[in-house]
Amino acid sequence: MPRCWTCSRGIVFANPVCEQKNMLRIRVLHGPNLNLLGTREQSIYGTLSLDALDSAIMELAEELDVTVDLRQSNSEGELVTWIQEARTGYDGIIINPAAYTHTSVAIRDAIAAVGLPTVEVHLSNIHQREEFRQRSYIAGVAIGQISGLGPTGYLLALRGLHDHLTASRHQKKTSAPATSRRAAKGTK
Ligand code: CA2
Repeated sequence: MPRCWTCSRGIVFANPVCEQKNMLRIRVLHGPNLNLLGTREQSIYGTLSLDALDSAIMELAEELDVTVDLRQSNSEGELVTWIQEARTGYDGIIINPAAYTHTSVAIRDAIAAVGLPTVEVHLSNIHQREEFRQRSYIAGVAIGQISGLGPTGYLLALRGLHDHLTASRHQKKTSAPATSRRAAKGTK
């Protein structure tokens, strides 16, 4: 089975087989300072590096037959651009907006504008932390939020989003009028 993932912090892998197979495509975005994972504040964010976290996500993506595109940025504008760009070519988004969770109307608006199913992930339990971290501008436009489960949260988000997208694909197919189903199959 070919690997079908890309990583903006490394080489980009494009595999035409993935497009032929019509695999689900999910963009995974890490917000500011998450590039420091595993180097400090280990009691809050754990010991795993961002590269190790990305590898675990890619491993599960392969198992689920999903294409993932993983990116990290310290810039709000860059995250907004990547969310906007996901409108073409992606089926869903997983995002840990990090500190922008609590401040960014721009990221919230971008997610609402593209209309892609989005899961919000936090390593720490933001609801048990300082008051300013307990408010998320993103939660209201996400299909769900996973908070406090460490790196496992990303893996659960990937499984959850995969199931959500698979179910909506199936629903679209079965709710299409019989004539268009026949047309799609090429039968009369
Ligand atoms: O718990 C999370 O995943 C957060 O999104 C992490 C953000 C924080 O601002 C949110 O309130 C909750 C901070 C990410 C910074 O990550 C670091 C990792 C290692 C060392 C320093 C920062």
